[in-house]
Amino acid sequence: MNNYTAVFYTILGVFLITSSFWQLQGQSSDHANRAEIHYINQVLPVPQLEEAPIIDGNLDEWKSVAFSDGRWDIERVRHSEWYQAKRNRITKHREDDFIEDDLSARYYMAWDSSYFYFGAEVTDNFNDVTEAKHAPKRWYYKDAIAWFLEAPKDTVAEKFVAGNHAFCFVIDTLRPDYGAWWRHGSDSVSYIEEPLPNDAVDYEIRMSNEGRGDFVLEARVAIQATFGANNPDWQLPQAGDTYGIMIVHCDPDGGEYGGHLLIYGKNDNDANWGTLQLSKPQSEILRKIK
Ligand SMILES: [Ca+2]
Ligand SMILES: [Ca+2]
Ligand SMILES: [Ca+2]
Ligand SMILES: [Ca+2]
Repeated sequence: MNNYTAVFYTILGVFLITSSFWQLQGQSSDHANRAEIHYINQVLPVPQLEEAPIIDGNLDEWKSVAFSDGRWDIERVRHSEWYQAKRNRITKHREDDFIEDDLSARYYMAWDSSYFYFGAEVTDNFNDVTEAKHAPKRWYYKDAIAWFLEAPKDTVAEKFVAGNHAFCFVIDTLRPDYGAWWRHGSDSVSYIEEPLPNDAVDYEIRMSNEGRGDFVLEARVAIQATFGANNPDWQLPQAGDTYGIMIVHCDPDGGEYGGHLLIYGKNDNDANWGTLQLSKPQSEILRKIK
């Protein structure tokens, strides 16, 4: 090896070591602040209900036998596999705004032969359901919770074609026409945007603290009129069926496209949604009586 060759290999070596160092630095800065939990691969068991709930804004009669995996907030979402900082955020109004005061919720899901049931018990500092560029389909610019479902789940990556449904509830106690919204698709048209038909939905919102945005949402959606519409693959639900699932919880509170927690999924592409499985009725958590 002559001197020029030795110098060449020395420079090449330094370059390779330096570039792999920066690559590692880049990777670690992406992931430095969070440990990933591979939750999206879990299958969420959603129980059948033996007694139909009364849709009145109180979840007490069914929440203990529904699916819930506890309280979600942005810190918990940050440690999930699907977290993206640009899409998951909440609005900071003042220096003394605390994350724990802003947005957190328990979500509930269950089913029976006629309905899918949705519930949420939410802590929120403000209720914000107005916006300058209002259009009926813009639930995602208002306080709202949307359950995205693919029924049944398949292995094809799709965005709101037949089988994909978003049931979106704007947290507006005036119950405008767009308050219960349905984004879905058919074999020929994707992203059909329309209010949920009145005979396909019942929902109640109960604001639970004067002057704040805290609320309880209780809803049921008729499955034949929604999942069963425009979908040749649809069959009445039975234990063991798997559906795609994502929850989109919007909390703009004055910020442009403001707050947004995505839970069990990343975006409109159903290949990036989690999986739930319809299960048989579930018993309550056994608690020791003191
Ligand atoms: Ca109830
Ligand atoms: Ca908030
Ligand atoms: Ca809010
Ligand atoms: Ca699909």
